[in-house]
Amino acid sequence: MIIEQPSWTNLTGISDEEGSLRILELPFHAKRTYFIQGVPQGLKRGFHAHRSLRQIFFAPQGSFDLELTTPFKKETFVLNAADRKALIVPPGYWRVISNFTGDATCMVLASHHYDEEDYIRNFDDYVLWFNENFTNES
Ligand code: T46
Repeated sequence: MIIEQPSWTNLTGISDEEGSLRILELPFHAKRTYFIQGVPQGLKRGFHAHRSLRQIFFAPQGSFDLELTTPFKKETFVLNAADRKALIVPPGYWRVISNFTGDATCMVLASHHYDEEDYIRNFDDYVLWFNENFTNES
């Protein structure tokens, strides 16, 4: 099986003298949402992969970086409120979240309820799991 690629989707919306309305149409059914705020400067979070969880990340405020890694590729995505974009993250990526601005909110919509069994929190275990489940990326 070839791992699905992450992809951007746009936040649409309307801004007028009454304020700003932002809209995100979801490409999958979300069962859970959570957000991260108040991350001390320089601190990194994540350091895990999900076996089957599909997520959408966006920054309603501020900015943060989301680094997605496989054994074959590393890519850093900047999520910035001003860009009005959200990142769809398929299962199977090791992730590190960093460079939080002081005002940043990391908003996540997730396809499943919380399940610690879905996490791989050791990188060596992740590489073994990846190689058992995915073929080399082109
Ligand atoms: C992810 C990044 C962006 C729960 O009990 N329920 C939940 O829904 C979540 C998300 C977490 N927790 C517990 C599990 C840990 O004891 O909260 C604690 C902190 O979670 P974690 O260390 O996984 O935090 P992050 O910031 O490294 O990761 C979280 C999400 O877990 C993960 O899915 O992609 O945010």
